[in-house]
Amino acid sequence: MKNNSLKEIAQKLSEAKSILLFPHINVDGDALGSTVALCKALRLAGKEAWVLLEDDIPANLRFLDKGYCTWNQELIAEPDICMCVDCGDKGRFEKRADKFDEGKITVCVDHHRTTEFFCDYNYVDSEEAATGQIVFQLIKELGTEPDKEIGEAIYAAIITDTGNYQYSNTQKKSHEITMELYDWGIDCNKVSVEIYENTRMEKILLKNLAMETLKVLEGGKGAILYVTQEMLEKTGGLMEETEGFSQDLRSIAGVEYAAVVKEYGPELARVSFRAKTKGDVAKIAQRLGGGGHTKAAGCTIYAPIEEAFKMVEKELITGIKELG
Ligand SMILES: [Mn+2]
Repeated sequence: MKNNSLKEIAQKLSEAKSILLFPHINVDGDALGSTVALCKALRLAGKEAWVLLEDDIPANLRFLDKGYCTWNQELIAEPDICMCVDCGDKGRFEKRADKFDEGKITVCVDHHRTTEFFCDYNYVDSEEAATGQIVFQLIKELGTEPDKEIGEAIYAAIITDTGNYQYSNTQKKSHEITMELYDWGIDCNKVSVEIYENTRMEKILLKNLAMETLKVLEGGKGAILYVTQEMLEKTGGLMEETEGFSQDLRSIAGVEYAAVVKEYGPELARVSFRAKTKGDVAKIAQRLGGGGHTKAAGCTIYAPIEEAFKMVEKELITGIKELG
């Protein structure tokens, strides 16, 4: 299957009057930064545009939403375009999937390797470090004038998905786009302080508790931990604040594979996977019904947390053994 061009997608957006943007559940810096940037660009072009969410925005990303996000599915009836951004299957926006289908035209813009075309127009490039990079190019196709707020949203998308240009997905292009964003007037330090130096004490307490469950696998090549609802109650921490725990595990010397198993309900667990150098977590996540990138992936397991933990542990051990 061949991508549509960004020019074609920009053309469709230009023809539309109303556009609803769909980032994935557990919205992250890339998904929210990308959709907010695009939303503002579309509004500047005179469109009725909104970012439709189904869950809360993490506290450190709320600065991005200056009136772009809505949780009200009735806001636009039968939008001209429904567009999913930074996600590529309806399972990533389950509670909004029916609304998505209301779109007269559907569009998918994403950078996940496991994404298969399912919309009328698709642009999926897994080489791109962040969907924000694709959105930046799309916004330029739309003819949007340089704008500080849009620039900062794109910058937030890029730094969060590249781990501040440290992850293996980082490209020359990530830096080149950032260079251009400087000309858009972005305040890098302001964005960094909002995202990284804004941690709630409750999150630190939750991390402390979660780290106590750390289990080391295969002589230190794997690291896995879990987070329960009880831990959230005890500390006042939120599940969305476990974002980053998997990177913490991966940062341990010698660890190749890391996983965080999160209890969302009695029979519902979500897992974040990370790989360091040789590993491929998209493959491991796929075996458990999920997907994602080579170095960062996820899945949902419909089982009690103890059972989910065991399933993930088993797959990690298999993955480590495959590394040789
Ligand atoms: Mn992304």
